[in-house]
Amino acid sequence: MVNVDNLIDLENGVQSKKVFWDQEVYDQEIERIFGRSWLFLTHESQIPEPGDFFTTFMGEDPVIVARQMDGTIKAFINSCTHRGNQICHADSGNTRSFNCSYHGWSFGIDGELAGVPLEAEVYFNKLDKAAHRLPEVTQVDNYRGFIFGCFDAEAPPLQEWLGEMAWYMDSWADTGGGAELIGTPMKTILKCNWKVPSENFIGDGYHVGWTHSAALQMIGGPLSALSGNGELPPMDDVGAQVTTRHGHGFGVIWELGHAIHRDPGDYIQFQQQTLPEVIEKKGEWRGKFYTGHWNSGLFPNCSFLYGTNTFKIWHPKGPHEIEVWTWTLVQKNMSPELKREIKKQAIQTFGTAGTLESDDGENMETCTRTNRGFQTRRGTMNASMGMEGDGRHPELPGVLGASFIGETSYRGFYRFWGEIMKAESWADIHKNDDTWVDNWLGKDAVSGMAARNIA
Ligand code: UNU
Ligand code: FES
Ligand code: FE
Repeated sequence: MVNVDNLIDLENGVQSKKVFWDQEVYDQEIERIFGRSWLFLTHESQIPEPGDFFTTFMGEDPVIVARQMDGTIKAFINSCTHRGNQICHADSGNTRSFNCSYHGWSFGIDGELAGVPLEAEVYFNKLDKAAHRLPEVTQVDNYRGFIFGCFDAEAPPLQEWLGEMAWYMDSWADTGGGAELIGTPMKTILKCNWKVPSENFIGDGYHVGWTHSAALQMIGGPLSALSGNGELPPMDDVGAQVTTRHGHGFGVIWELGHAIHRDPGDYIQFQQQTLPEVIEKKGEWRGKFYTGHWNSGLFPNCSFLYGTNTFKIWHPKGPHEIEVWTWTLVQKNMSPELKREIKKQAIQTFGTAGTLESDDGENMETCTRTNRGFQTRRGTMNASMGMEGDGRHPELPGVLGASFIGETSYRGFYRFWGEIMKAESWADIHKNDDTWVDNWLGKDAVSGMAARNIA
C-alpha cells in the first residue's frame, strides 16, 4: 500500500512526481479509484434503440453498455466466462447477441449465456448456464442522459457522487432540451499518465494563453488577446474556479462560451434565445455560468470544455499511457446546422489532429516521461496558485477560488484523490462528508471571489 501522505501535501498544494510514474501508485488507483468511483460510460443519445450497444472501459476493465429490449440500460464485463476472451470487438452497433470468437459461446443483450456449441454432447447438459452469464456492472445510472457505471455497491448514488458539480452542470444539461454527445468518438493514444490531462482540463486556465498562443492567434476573436499572455483580462471578475466534494471541478471565463468558434454568430444567438429559460429555471447565477466557457473535470478521468464543446474520457492503459476518446457536446434544441458547425469546430480544436489538442499532447507526454529519471521521480510539483483565495461562497456550492486563473480545482482534485486512495471503504469517505471543507481550509475560509463581491 502506498503512503499517500508522502505523495500529497494539502497544506502547501504540492504533489510528488511519483503520482505520474510509479506502478504501485497506479495499481492502487485501479483498485481504489477506478474500482469505487462512478465512471462515465456513454450518453443515452449514443445508444437510442433496443439492441444498441457501445463498448468502453472502466479503468482497465472492458465493458459493454447495452440498451435492453425494455429500454433500460445495462452494462457487462466484456470478457467471456469460458476462457476470458473478449466477447465484443466492435466499438458500437446493434445486435441480439454477442458471440465469442474463441469457442462460440453466445450471450444475449441482457448478458445471459444463451448458447453453448455442442452443449449436450460435450457438457452432457451439466453446465450451469445461469452461473455463467456476463457479470453485470454493480451500479448503472444516468445524470440527464450521461450514463455512468460503478463497481462498488457501497458508493453513494450517482446524483450524490456528482453533488455540487451537478448543480452547476444543470445550467446547460437541464436547459435547451438537455445535452447530448454527437459523433462516434475519435480515439488516440497518448504516452502520458491519466492524471495529467485530467488535472489540466479541470483547472488549468494558466496554460491557455501560453501553450495555445499560436492557435488562439489563428482563431482570432476575444481569446486571441490572451495569446502569449499579452493581455490578461482584469483578474477580478474574469471568471471563477470551483472544486467539489468528490474532486470534480471547473474553471469558467464569464461570457466567452462561444470564444473558440471562428464564426460564433449562430451559437451566440442560440445562447441568447435560451438564456431566459435558464434564468427562469435555475436563477441568475446559473444564467451567468451558462454563457461562460468552462474547462471541467469529473473525477477521476472524464473532462469537458463547455463552450468549446469537446467531451473526453482518458482511459488509463498502465501508468504511462492513455487512450483519449473525444465526442462533441451539444444541446438537443440546437438546429442540425448549428450542431454540425459545432462538431466541425470541436474537431478542428480538440479532435485527434486538433490545433489545441496537439498543443496539449506534447506537454502531457513530457510531464510524464521526465519522471523516468532517478532525481525527477523524487521531485515534487506545485499547484499552489491562489491558495489564499480558496473558500466558501455564500450563494454558490462547493469551494471557490479567487478568479479564473488559479489552481483551486487542481488542489481539490488531489484532495479527493488522496482521500479515496487512503480509504478502506466508502464508509471511511462518508465520515468526512460534512467536514471536508473545515478539515481542508478551516471553518472560516471565504473564497477570494466572494470576499471581493462583498467588499
Ligand atoms: O485548453 C483549454 N483548457 C482551454 C482552451 C480553456 C479555455 C479556452 C480554450
Ligand atoms: Fe469464449 Fe471459449 S473463450 S467460447
Ligand atoms: Fe490546453
